[in-house]
Amino acid sequence: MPFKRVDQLPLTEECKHYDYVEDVPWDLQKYWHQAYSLFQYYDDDIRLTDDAWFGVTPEPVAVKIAEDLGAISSPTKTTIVDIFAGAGGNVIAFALSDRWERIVAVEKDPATLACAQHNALVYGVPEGRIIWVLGDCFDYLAAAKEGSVDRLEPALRVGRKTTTIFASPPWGGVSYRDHDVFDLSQMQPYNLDKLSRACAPWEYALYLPRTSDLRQIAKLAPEDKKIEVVQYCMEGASKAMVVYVPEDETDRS
Ligand code: MGP
Repeated sequence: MPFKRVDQLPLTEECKHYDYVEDVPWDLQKYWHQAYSLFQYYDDDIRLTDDAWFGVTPEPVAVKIAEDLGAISSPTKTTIVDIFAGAGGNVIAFALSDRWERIVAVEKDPATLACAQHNALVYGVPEGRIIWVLGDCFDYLAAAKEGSVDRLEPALRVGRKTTTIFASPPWGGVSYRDHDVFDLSQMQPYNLDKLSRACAPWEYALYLPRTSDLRQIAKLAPEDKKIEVVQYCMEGASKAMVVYVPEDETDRS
């Protein structure tokens, strides 16, 4: 199976902590200067792979999303699955929110996953609180959806009535900023269609570029239901939007 539950993975040399700007690759320096906005406990040995810096959700935004998702999500949802866990920004906030009985975090890069596990410990999330899955989230969701749940160990079974999916996917770099309205059908490597097909019919939330095309997003609403779109700002400027999509109860798949 192309995904598996893992315990604490060892940190590797890709799991870096930069103390001095001279050591930071030039294209990451802007993010390094904002390190305390990303993780207030950055100095307590927060680790990131070089690729992870671009996509980290700043901590105040992650905390607010955890609060909002906890409130918007119906009370029957007791499991959350973060399918692009990255270095852990969002999943740590979900774990600290105390809203969820079970938290599953999926990440396909082992070094990035090791960073997330380490960062969760830095933030005081007890070992074992988050169920970590190393592998491709699309394979995992497909297996969870197939109904052949007996192929999955019980901890990884995520029923539709009880589960919310959160996805903060890669956006294909920062070129989204070149467009007034970002065409989500062109998002790389996974476009909106691929993401929404993978996540529905579960209730799900997507973290997307702040300029994403709302006409495309509106089409995600299940029949007779509304979606919510929230812009998350810091210092008066939007960082990103989150789209909250309810469960599609008409889908019988
Ligand atoms: P940004 O556009 O790189 O920075 O990212 P900034 O400072 O807002 O832009 P500028 O116009 O002021 O220069 C804004 C936010 O988008 C970051 O804090 C991340 O949370 C998020 N983000 C950026 N990228 C490229 C990604 C991505 O690929 N995936 C995800 N999930 N989030 C991203």
